Amino acid sequence: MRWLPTVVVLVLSAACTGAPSGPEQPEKTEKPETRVEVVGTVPHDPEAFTQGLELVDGVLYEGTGLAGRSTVRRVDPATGRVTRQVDLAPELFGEGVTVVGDKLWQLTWQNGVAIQRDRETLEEVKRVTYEGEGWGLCRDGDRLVMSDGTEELRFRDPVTFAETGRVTVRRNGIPLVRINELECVDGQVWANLWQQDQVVRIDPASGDVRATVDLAGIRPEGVPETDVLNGIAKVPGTDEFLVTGKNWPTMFRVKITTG
Ligand SMILES: [Ca+2]
Repeated sequence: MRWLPTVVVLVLSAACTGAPSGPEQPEKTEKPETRVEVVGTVPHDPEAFTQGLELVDGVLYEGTGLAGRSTVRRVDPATGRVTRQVDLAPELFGEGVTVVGDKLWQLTWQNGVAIQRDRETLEEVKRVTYEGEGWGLCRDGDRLVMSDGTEELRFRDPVTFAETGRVTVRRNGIPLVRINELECVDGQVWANLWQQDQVVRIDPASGDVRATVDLAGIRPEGVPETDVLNGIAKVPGTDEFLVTGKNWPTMFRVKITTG
């Protein structure tokens, strides 16, 4: 894959995470500094209200939202070109996606429905129902991890979608809400925070946030504040991620060092 040679280095301190100060502050569980290096850019459909992003076997899977505009897509990660797209029924508001074998799960926001699709054709195979909202989704080994806008992550069976457990996410001991798009990487859960332009790295065993990465510096010029950073996909075989935002014209290939 070819990437533009843009290199921007942003060194960011955990001091900008909004963590509380004062004598009552619990012992910090985060590393003090993260480093973000933009190593390339890829065009992104500015009509894509990104809710899910995952790169598997050279295919970038993207789920988009909004009632009447939701889609699921296969995208060329090198060019950003959409190679296949299936539109959702207009009453459905699409959310996170993740690949499981030859299938793909797609959440919906407030419809209470998860759609299982054929990974190749993206056509619907079956659907299941769940309680609450659907936000982000990723596969962590033999389980799914799902966010719903609250401080909890739910674990689900990758075949039946049945809940198998849950954990409360805390940063510096304080419950952390609005956990959005997810990416499971080597037993850790990376997550966008809604309206924060941040991603955090969560230990799913304890729920503790181990690192906060501020990505406000990559927001493209002219993108309104309401079009938030959302969409994080690990690039397999590298230590890099593709990240983008809702209706952003660009995806960024970034190297994140959290110590
Ligand atoms: Ca993802």
